[in-house]
Amino acid sequence: MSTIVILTGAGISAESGIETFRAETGLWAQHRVEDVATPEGFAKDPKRVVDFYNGRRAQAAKAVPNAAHEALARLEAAHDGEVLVVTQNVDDLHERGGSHNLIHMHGALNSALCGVCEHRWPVTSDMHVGQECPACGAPAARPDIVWFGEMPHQMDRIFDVLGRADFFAAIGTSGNVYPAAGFVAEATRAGAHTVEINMAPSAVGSEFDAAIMGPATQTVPAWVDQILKNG
Ligand code: BV8
Repeated sequence: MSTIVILTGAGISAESGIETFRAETGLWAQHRVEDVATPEGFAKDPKRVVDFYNGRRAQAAKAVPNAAHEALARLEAAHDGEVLVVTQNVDDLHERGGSHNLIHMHGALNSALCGVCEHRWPVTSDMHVGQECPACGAPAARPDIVWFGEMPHQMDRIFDVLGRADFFAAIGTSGNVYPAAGFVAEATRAGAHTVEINMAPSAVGSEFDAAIMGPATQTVPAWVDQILKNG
């Protein structure tokens, strides 16, 4: 029974109409990372940050899962061993595509976090600055997003599964952000076969055993078929 770990990034949601970060017209071309994806940026101008995530939450709500999200859900349902999807994405397209064994290591748009008591609660509409926490009442709600300099979620569990992975795939991520970009090295140390599925080699592309280039809606279903056929 083989264990498969799959890391996904913005590229898996690109064909669902959700913009990526580092393309020429991507999010980081429109906004400075320091202003919208750091605790300092939130402290300096909370409205700019809340508006940034309100816009992305609304965009994600209009998007639908694509064939790549659905193929990963099919793999989880059909594979006899563990299939864990670790996503850097904050949209909910993996859940809506049918994945269950899923970790949002960089947080989620449809969740709010209290900056005082750390209570989390679902949000699907716009947030506002000074929004009250339903648990402690403090006007300290913030997007439940892991910003630069903050610790990604469930790292112990991720490294535990990576330590016993037989296969590791990175799909649609540019390999610029750590610790996610270091997962291929962890999987290699565990003796896993590693494959990068992307439109072009990532910043850590040379660390993979294999590469499959092309749009995720074509490459991921084909890769899943091959994995399920080989058993
Ligand atoms: C931490 C918020 C420690 C959510 C994000 C120097 C060296 C190494 C590391 C560091 C360093 N200096 C600082 C660091 C740490 C820093 C970091 O890595 N910085 C980088 C930039 C150098 N990392 C952190 O701060 C992390 N935390 O290290 O904490 C710590 C220790 C103790 C105690 C406390 C803390 C936190 C990182 C999380 C930051 N949050 N975003 C959001 O707003 O969405 S990161 C942001 O980038 C997103 O989460 C995104 O997921 C992530 C990665 O981007 P990608 O998903 O890869 O997207 P990108 O656009 O870049 O690429 C898209 C890819 O898709 C491309 O390859 C493209 O070819 C491909 N593609 C496009 N279309 C398709 C496609 N592929 C297939 N099909 C298609 N159709």
